[in-house]
Amino acid sequence: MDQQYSAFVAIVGRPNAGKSSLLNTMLGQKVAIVSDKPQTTRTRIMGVLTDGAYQFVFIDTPGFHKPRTALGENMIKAVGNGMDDVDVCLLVADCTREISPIEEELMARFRQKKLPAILVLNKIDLLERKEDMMGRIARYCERFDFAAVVPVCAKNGDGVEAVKQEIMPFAAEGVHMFDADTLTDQPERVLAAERIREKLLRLLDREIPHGIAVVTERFSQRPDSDVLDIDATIFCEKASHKGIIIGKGGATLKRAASMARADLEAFFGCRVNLQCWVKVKEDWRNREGLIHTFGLDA
Ligand SMILES: Nc1nc2c(ncn2[C@@H]2O[C@H](COP(=O)(O)OP(=O)(O)OP(=O)(O)O)[C@@H](O)[C@H]2O)c(=O)[nH]1
Ligand SMILES: [Mg+2]
Repeated sequence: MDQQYSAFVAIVGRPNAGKSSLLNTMLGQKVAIVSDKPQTTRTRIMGVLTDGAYQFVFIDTPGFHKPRTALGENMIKAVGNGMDDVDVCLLVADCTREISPIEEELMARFRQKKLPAILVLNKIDLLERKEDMMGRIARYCERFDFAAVVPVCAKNGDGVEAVKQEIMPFAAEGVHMFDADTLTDQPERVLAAERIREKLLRLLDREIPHGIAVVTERFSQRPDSDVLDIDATIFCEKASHKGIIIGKGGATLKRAASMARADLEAFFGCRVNLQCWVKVKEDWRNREGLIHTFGLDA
């Protein structure tokens, strides 16, 4: 057998920097949901890309922040765990924004863990003046000795191939850990629940989407037909939130479910019958038992 190489790569950065977008673009498939709300990703998400002799195992992580809930603490733990035993980290930063204490803290961790890192400056499509980015790159490089700096647009794929090229030197010789067709460690039930949560993140505002957890209760293919039955429960923190999620005459929930159904049908390649219920679990983000039940503990 020809020599094989594997690289384990953690994707870290501040909330909303575009980490999950980068992962999806690398893989050519959506395994991590994306939204314009910070703290979209709540757990570690593995995505595997096998390209000839090379296998890249990416670990997407929640955006690094100061936690205010038990869920937040689990998310921060997930970032730390995600950086354990990797060959290299990608620090994904928004190229239109200055270095913040969040990036400083992550660079301190690279130093502490003696981890090499590549700076991925994302959202170059939003950059008005290239000069601004050049100054920023210099300031980053004064603080940490990055192995490479790659400007990208995770949204349209510009520069993403170059990120792969920069990771390659960190790959170790050894047999691939996963089959070439492995995409992610996320079970289908979780992928389905997350896509539903994504639509709610897009449709709802303020605190409400942050207090939502979605659990797939049923995921079953009908025998002798191409219909997939998915039942999901949407948990929220307050009765008042439940009313807003459902909306006038059920309009908001209907809209979210219909957006999710279209997405699920495209992803699973079959017809989907989706049923969603909304339930209240007071203050669940501070209840470890519920965090565990929802699969959100680190
Ligand atoms: N204009 C532009 N927007 C982008 C780009 N990459 C990501 N975005 C947007 O940035 C927002 C955040 O993207 P995510 O991929 O969810 O960011 P994240 O870093 O995973 O966020 P968390 O999971 O909350 O930590 C979304 O609205 C994306 O569509 C880009 O290259 N250009
Ligand atoms: Mg994310």
